[in-house]
Amino acid sequence: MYKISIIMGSQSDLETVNETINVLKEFKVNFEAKVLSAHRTPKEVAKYVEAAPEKGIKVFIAAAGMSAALAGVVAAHTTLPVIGIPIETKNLKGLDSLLSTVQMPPGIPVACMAIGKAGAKNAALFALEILGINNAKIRSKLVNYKKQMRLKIKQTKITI
Ligand code: RP5
Repeated sequence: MYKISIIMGSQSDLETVNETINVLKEFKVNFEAKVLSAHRTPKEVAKYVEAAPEKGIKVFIAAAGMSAALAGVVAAHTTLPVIGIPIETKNLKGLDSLLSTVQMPPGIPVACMAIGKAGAKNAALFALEILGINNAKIRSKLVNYKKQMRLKIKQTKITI
């Protein structure tokens, strides 16, 4: 059974979304990744999101760029948590994607991450934190992940 669904608006988003995928692989949590677009395949998005709970999906991660409606449209079709990744763009550096993802009207929440690869990595960790509420194994892996980060920073030596 898949636990997490990753939807991206275009194959061109995959380079960023790979940051999400790598974290989920590291944590060995089942996920499904799909290309579906709020603007180019709106009916397919609705159909996919509505059918997802039957596959065991507990959290959605939606990545899109430009006028990034995807995370919001996914949230419109589910009561499961939706995490948005605003993809960095050429003309507006992802500010377009950020505002489109974060500025949801009241009633339809999206947990919007940072623009680009940092946001993509955090989307995976945030999804794991949600699943970790009911899963001690994921929780303890998250504790270890933070411990490793702490050690890495503490061991950093700089030469001046
Ligand atoms: C969005 O439009 C996608 O999420 C992508 O970030 C952006 C550009 O798409 P492509 O023209 O690269 O397919 O829907």
